[in-house]
Amino acid sequence: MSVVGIDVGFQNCYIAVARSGGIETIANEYSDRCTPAWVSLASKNRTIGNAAKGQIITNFKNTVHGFKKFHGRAFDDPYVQGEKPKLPYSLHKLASGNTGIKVRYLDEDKVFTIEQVTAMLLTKLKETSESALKKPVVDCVISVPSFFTDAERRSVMDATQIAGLNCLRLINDTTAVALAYGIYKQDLPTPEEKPRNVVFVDLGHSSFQVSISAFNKGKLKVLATAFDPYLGGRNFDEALVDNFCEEFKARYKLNVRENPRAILRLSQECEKLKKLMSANCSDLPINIECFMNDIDVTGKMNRVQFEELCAPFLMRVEAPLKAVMEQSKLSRDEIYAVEVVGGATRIPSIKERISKFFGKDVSTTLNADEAVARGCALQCAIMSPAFKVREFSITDVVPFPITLRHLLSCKNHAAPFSKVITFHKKEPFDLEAFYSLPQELPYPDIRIGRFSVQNVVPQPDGESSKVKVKVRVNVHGIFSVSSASLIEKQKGEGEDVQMDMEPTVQNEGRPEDQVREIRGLELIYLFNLPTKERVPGEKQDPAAGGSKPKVKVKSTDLPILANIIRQLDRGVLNDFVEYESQMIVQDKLEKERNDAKNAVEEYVYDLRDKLCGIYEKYTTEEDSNRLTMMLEDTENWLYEEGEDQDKQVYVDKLEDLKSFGQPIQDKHREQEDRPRAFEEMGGLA
Ligand code: ATP
Ligand code: K
Ligand code: MG
Repeated sequence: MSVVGIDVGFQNCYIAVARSGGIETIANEYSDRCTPAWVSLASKNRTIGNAAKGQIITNFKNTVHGFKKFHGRAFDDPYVQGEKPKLPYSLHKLASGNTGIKVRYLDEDKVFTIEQVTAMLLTKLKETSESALKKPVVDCVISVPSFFTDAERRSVMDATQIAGLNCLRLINDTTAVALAYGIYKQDLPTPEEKPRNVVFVDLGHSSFQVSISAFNKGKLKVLATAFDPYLGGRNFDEALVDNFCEEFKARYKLNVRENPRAILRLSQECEKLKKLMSANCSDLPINIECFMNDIDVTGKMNRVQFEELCAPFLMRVEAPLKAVMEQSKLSRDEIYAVEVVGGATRIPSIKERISKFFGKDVSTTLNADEAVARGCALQCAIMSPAFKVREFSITDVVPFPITLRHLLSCKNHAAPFSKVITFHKKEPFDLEAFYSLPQELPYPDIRIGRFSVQNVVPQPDGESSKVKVKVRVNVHGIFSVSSASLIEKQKGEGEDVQMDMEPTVQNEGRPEDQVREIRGLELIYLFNLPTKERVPGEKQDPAAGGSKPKVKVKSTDLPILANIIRQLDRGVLNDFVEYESQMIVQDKLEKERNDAKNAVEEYVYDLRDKLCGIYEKYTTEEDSNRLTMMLEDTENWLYEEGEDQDKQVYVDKLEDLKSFGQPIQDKHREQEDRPRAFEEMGGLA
């Protein structure tokens, strides 16, 4: 199996792989370790990553970027509506209500779902890892922001499936960083000692995440996580763009906002300027030639002005730091280190603010760009049987409490649950899961999904049947009602006197319902369980106590119909898997066609050079002239009707040229080889 970790950033993606030497961040075909999260659709193919970013000015309407946060989002979502006017491409409301992306592809208007677009990006990242590892890549670990909700995580998982990847785990960005930090540390406290508490800060292009992890030898436990999901480097770019739009309007009478191409160019220049200001305090210029209406524009800014301009964003740095400390209940002197990653932490005043808050210098021991991908690869290696990795267990948190509502018999009553909930039912029933604290959720919809437990029938004596329902949050942080079974009393067995109509919870020896441990040490899930609010008269399930003698029962699995909020239809998902492979084939064919065309062009140039050079004495002047004419015709043809032909046309053309060129080349080779052969024989003698 492959061991690959992928950091799919809002702007930048990184891949790390495990090889015999350890974890390594790999470069793409441009020798770039960063692959931009850009996808460009065109009339013959798609370009993805660096090449797509290169299309932004020429093909801006069909060049898609900044789409990471459309996962699981309704088109009418305020975030989506807020982004819409800023994008050079069009968004589209899908029949499901989800956000689609409208582009022209293969000379047709097409709407792609966000899962498909991310899958395109993943296809590229998959290919990059495959060419580095020289084998097929399927298994991988992918990072997501810690604040991603169920709908967003499911949507990312669907994208991985469309791209033909098997994502072993969706890991939270800051948890991946914590793993990359901790796994190599030799001096961590023993399990009996007080843990080492480290703060991890990731300020990327689109979001700000903070977490605190407690480390002991061989393990890390995430204590708390906090975030500002809408604070990132892009806010600083946008502030600069706004500033220069106004300035250029006043100085040059240009209405930049009306020209998407100009806005795109200005954004690129502003980002460059922002980065330069991180290293430099003095006035720095911004110059764009032929910006709009053939006018060259110029402006300048220094760091002090920049900080003033961005004060509203800089002010937002503190709140998540405060929140994470409050949740962890640690004091500042219990913090061993503050590790910062993410491109935007390079802004000096961001670092200053973090360091001032914690009263200590921030550490930059981790690679700010690659730590997330490295952590993902480490997690993948841990999960892979093919690699021997130091034992290291991770306990993560899901920051948002979930409630499971028992719709039929206790409408609007939040039922307590943990691993197994027992219901007494005569007929099928629905369970609804939702996030409990809307004010804490960076997502407008608190619903997770509705789970229908089917095929429930009364007992032969007409009494209610006991139905055991298992709920879980899986390794990706995704909630589900994973199984249900109907427990049938066997004839002649002891009477089950349990008649209460309210659900009961099996606690598995835990004193409280609040914290559930699911899948070993992988994930601790916080449920807000109003245990004290049980309806009067409710009794505990005797099975939970474990003290009563076992009653012989027959258990039948019940089907569960899940209706998940914003989830892609499963049939449609399969179609997308198929369509993605078709697009991959299309891209491959287009590449082969282009390669065939380039081969003709190269041959023309090469042969022409050689005809007046090294081949001169192996051909008659007449032949040479005729061939030169032919080459010129071919060159012209390539720019005219030969511009856009099928692959075979180019292959034939090349063959045709070679039938004239090859004999000359052969004669030349023969002459060249002759003295060499002679020398070799001479050497032997
Ligand atoms: P996210 O984590 O939000 O999904 P991402 O992972 O793509 O986004 P990063 O690659 O961590 O984001 O960071 C990119 C951001 O960092 C961009 O806004 C970029 O301009 C900014 N950045 C990079 N280098 C510097 C620098 N030297 N000074 C200021 N900002 C920088
Ligand atoms: K990144
Ligand atoms: Mg990131």
